[in-house]
Amino acid sequence: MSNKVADKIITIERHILNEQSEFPDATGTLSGLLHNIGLAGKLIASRTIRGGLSDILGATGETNVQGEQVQKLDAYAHQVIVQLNNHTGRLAAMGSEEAEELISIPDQYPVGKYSLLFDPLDGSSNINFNVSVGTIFGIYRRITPLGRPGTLEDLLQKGKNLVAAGYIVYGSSTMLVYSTGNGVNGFTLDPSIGEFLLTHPKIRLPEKPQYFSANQGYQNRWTEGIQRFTRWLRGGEGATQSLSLRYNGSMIADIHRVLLGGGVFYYPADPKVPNGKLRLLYETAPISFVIEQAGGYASTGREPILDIQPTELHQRTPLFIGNRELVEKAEEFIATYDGPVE
Ligand code: AHM
Ligand code: MG
Repeated sequence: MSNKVADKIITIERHILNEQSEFPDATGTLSGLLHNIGLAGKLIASRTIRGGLSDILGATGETNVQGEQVQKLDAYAHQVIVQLNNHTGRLAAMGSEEAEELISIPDQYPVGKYSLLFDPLDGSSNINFNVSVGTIFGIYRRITPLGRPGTLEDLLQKGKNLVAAGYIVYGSSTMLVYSTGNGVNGFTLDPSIGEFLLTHPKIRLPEKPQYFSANQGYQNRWTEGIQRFTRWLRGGEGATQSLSLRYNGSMIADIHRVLLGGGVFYYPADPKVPNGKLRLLYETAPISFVIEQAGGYASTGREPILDIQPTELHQRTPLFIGNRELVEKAEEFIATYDGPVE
């Protein structure tokens, strides 16, 4: 009887340790780092569920009724992640969408062998509308020698070097989805016990896609290839099927749907956003790693996201992501109608 409960309840900690046990040389550093990201997720979730309450909302720098500085949720999420991780001796450096420069480990703390890149609260403008938001993270092994402060080189790495990546979606429930390169697993936060429990083991994108997800409000700015691809998804251009449209305007919510339901999400470049909107290191690379680990594919429309060598921390990329055949179809339309890159 008691065994049955133990078999059913797999906490994220147990899962991380199980994965670690497959690597006899593992020191537990990555496990500790992942565990801390789960903890950050719980802290952030405890604030996002109170999103509409006045002491949380408001621009950074405003003063609340107690005369305290009001902090925006994205600034709070950023601080939680930095402060939980800067003293552990696991990291060489960090990079955050909320920080312009590399985040160093303070002098009084030891430096470690990993680098952590994160978007603390993606889609935070959606909070005002009570729509899901998310935290995205990617972990790399440092490139520069151990024992010294990490440098930009440790952060500017190709997505295919990721050691682990994942996201936390703060929706009708809070879920953490991650991969260490050995498939994708999803955990749901049980608020009554404060634990992430394994609810979605070994996630694979369904073979039959259901959804497409893009901001069609920008369609007139898109290239011919992308416009034709969009018509194809809607059953035109000789397509034999049409997909349902879903667009939250919150990348993690939209991609989480694609992961579980099958389909394609895209945020292309256009004259207003010549490199797209989404950031390579904090958004598109980590999420591409997860989707590819679940059997999908991610591309700029011309090359795999995971092959891009970043040159700047806040570099942007166009993104087409989801079921492989849909993303390859986008590449085909772009190659046929949009000509070579200028
Ligand atoms: P943010 O990092 O400033 O929150 O912006 C990223 C968000 C994504 O979550 C989402 O996919 C996109 O912006 C939506 O942009 P748009 O409103 O142009 O469709
Ligand atoms: Mg973002």
